[in-house]
Amino acid sequence: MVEKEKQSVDPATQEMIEKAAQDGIRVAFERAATMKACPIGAEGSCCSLCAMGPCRVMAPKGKEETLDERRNRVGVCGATPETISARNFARKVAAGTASHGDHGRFMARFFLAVAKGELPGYEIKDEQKLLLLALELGVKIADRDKGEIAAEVAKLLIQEFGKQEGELLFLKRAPEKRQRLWRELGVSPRGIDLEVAEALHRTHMGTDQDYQDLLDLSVRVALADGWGGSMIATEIQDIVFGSPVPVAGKINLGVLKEEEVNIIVHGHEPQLAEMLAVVAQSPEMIQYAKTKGARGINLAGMCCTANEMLMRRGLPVAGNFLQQELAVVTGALEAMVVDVQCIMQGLVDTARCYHTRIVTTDPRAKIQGATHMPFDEHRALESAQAIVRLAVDNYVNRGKNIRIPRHTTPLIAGFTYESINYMLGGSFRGSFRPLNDNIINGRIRGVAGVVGCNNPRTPHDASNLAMVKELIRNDVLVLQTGCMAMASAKAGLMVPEAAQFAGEGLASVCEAVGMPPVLHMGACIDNSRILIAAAAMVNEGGLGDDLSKLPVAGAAPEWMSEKALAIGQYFVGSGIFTVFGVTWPTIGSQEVTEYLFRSFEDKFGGKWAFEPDPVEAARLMIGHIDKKRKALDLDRGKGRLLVDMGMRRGLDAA
Ligand code: NFS
Repeated sequence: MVEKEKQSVDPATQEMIEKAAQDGIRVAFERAATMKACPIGAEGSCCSLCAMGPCRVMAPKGKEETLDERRNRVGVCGATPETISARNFARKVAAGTASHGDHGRFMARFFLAVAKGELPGYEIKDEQKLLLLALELGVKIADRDKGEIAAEVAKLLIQEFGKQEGELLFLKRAPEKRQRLWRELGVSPRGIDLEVAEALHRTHMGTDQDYQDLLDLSVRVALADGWGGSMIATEIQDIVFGSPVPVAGKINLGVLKEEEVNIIVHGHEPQLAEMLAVVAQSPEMIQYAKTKGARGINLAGMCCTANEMLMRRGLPVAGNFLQQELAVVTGALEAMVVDVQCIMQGLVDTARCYHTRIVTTDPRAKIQGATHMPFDEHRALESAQAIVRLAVDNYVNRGKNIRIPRHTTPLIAGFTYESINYMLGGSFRGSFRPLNDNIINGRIRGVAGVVGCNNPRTPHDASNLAMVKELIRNDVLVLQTGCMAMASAKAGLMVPEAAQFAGEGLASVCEAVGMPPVLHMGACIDNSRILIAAAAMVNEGGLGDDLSKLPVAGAAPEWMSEKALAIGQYFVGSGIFTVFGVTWPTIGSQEVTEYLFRSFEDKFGGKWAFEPDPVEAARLMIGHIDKKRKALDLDRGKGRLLVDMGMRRGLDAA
């Protein structure tokens, strides 16, 4: 058994890892410790695309290879290690894009049904955002009613998935120069599904066998995620469920309540969770819970659904990806209600040892041994009521083996492009000017997006915290989404008081505005908000004419999913330097890795890096930010006094 301190830095998680061991339960931490990752697959050197293989094409370790040996190190079909590595990489990016795309497509169809008034219980909450989007897409507003406008917008967005030619509509949100570059390089995505399908075809045995071509193709696929599927999902969710504004919340397993019926919503798409929130608060249901001996009903979130519900409703967050099984281990969870993505099958096995019901609700994602209660959007209220009732009925089955960690941390979430605009520019005339000005005068050195998953191959939350602290200490404003946002929130970095951990310059801005140095921007699909914020920085002026000119960087220090690779690739393809931790999936091929880590910069203005040490990774990001500042001629002049010069010199020398 690995010591719990090496598995997580979060005390609530440590406590539950210990309880799991006492209860004889194996959770992901334990499974990762006992099953080593496959070294061939991990470096991208296994081709399992056809039945002539799987072929292994790893380079010999620790000895020089002769030319002949190198030539013979190919698959049965003759595929080179570069082709195999690039194909594997492109397929992962396509799978990530498909996942966000399917989410976006579901939202677009849902939006159309809401617009037509076909889904009782749902309505358009942010009419202003709808109208702005309609204007942007050229949909006539005049005196039409909002349902009619919404239906037309929804149809346009649905078409984005099946479009066969032209360009995705939201590419226009990128700076002109970036759009032109994408066009010149042939990576402007046409239709979201088309790009995914073409990538699967071209990576099929015997099709595209030029690794550079495959890697460029994976940029086009990824852009169909960031500026397509994810962006569409975010836009629609804001319109239907309301655009987030800064909101207070709390996080960690301590949000579970000993004397209430505890329900966790886990997954990604918010339509069911929204309805569960309504039902869980209804007097009738609370009354029903009381008849079972509970004091009330406590609904909390997990993973990206939690972020959606936190951003819009301030719903408490139970934890991030690696805490899902541990919520069951508390013994106090009546139901874990899941939909799609990032749901561990291990939940079902863990739940067998307690009373928790794992409820799958989406026809696309069933789990053997779970209770399947398909969520019907047309009868949303009834569906949600049935699920909550099941949880309430389960309260009486709770055993005696209950331990809820006492840990919770307060946080502020709800930062979007729009809310940052208002926060900085005032509510009458929103503006990114103050942000740009503070970057220009050096109080803010740059901006970093730190996003993505947890991964039990690296201590839970640890890399995120080390990286984020290093960044803010050096005056880099940090934007976060997904499970990494939660890691920072648990450690108390998402309250204004956390300005004490920031460098003098960043702290002075945080104090003036009353904002935390680390901003929670939502779920993983909301990384599209970071793209929009970056485009707004360019449009505001003074920081260059393209995204690649900005003093910004991205990172996913604890990534694990294919979606994270798609996200990283669309950041890179948008011109942003991006560092990943944990492991790197093309490390087996030097050529492929070189292409992504170096040649990409010449083409796209952005590139990848891999650095498992989070502080080193943060330094790479700061070094990149400083390089961009220098190119913008911001490395001298006003505001410099607020920046740690010793640190800067150290980096310049490195
Ligand atoms: Ni995104 Fe990773 Fe999953 Fe959300 Fe969490 S694991 S790529 S952050 S919940 S999608």
